[in-house]
Amino acid sequence: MNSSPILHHFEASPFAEKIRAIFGYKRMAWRSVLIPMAMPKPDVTALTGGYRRTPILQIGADIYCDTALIAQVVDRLQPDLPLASNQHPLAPMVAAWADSTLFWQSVMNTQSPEARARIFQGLTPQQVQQMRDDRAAFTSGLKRPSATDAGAQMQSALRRFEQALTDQPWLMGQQATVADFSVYHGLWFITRAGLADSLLAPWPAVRAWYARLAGLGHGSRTDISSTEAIALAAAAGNHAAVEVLPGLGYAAGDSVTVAATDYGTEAVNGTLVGLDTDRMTLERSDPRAGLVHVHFPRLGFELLKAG
Ligand SMILES: N[C@@H](CCC(=O)N[C@@H](CS)C(=O)NCC(=O)O)C(=O)O
Repeated sequence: MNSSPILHHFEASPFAEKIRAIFGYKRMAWRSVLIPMAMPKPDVTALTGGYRRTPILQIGADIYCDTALIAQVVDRLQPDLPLASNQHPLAPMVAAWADSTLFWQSVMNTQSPEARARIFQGLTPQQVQQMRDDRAAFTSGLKRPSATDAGAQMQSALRRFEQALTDQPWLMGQQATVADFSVYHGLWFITRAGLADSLLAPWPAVRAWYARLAGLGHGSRTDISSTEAIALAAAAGNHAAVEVLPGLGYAAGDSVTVAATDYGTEAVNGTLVGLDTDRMTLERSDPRAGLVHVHFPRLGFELLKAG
C-alpha cells in the first residue's frame, strides 16, 4: 500500500514550493493533488472543514494545515537531513518571520504590470480577474507594506542574509533548517516575477544559496485526483495519536473553532482531540471524507470554544 504523504497544492503557490523543495532536499516520495487557485474548493474543504489556504498535507485521515506544521510533520516522516535540530532552536522563529513578513515584502516587490504579467502568465483574462477578486477578499483584513517600504525592507533583509551566508552554507549555520525553505519561497516568487536578477545582483552569497535550493528539485512525485484523496481519507480508519494536555484551558471533547488570525480566516468547527503549546487537533465528520482529524499550529491561529 502506498503510504506516502499527499500534498494538496497548485504549481504557482510559493508556500507549496516551500514544501516541494523540502521533499526535494529529503529525496522523498509524495503524492500530489492539484487544487484550484481560488475558491470554490469543495474537495479541499471536505478535508479541512473550511480552511482554504494552500498547501495542506494529508496522511490518511489526518489533515495538516499551514506549512510551519507541515514542515515539522515531513521532518518526522523522513528524519534524515533533519530540519529541526537542538543546535538551531530559533530556526522556526526565523521561518515564521519569513512566512509572515518577508513573504509580503516579496509580494509587494512584484506589483509592476510586467511582474504581474509574468506571475499570471498562462491564465486567461477572466482567470486573472477571478484571482484578483479572490485574493482581495482573502487578504481584506491584512495590512501590507507599500511597494516603497517593501523595497527598502527587502534590501535590509537581503543584506543580513548575505552576511550570514558569506561564511556558512545555510542561513542558521552548517545545517539546513526550515528557515532556509521559508526564506527561499519568497525569493522563488520574486524569481517567477522575473525580478531576481536585479534584486539579487548585489548579493552573490544569496544567489549561490538560492541556486542550491532551487536545484534540489521536488523529490519523487505521483499525481492522484482529489476524489481519490478523499476516498483514502474515508478508508483510513485511524488517526495519528494526539492528546489534550491539562492546564491549557480546554478539555478533550470541547466543541471548538479554529481560524487563522492574519488572512484567509475561515473558521473550522470540530471537537477538540489534541492540544499542546505548539499544536491543536480537531475531529470532524464529513459526508465524503469521513472522520478526519484537522491539525493546526497554535502560532497564527485562534482557538475558541464554540458559542
Ligand atoms: N501561513 C500559511 C500561508 C499559506 C498561504 O498564504 N498560501 C497562499 C498560496 S501561496 C494561499 O492560501 N492562497 C489562497 C489559496 O490558495 O486559496 C502557510 O504557511 O501555509
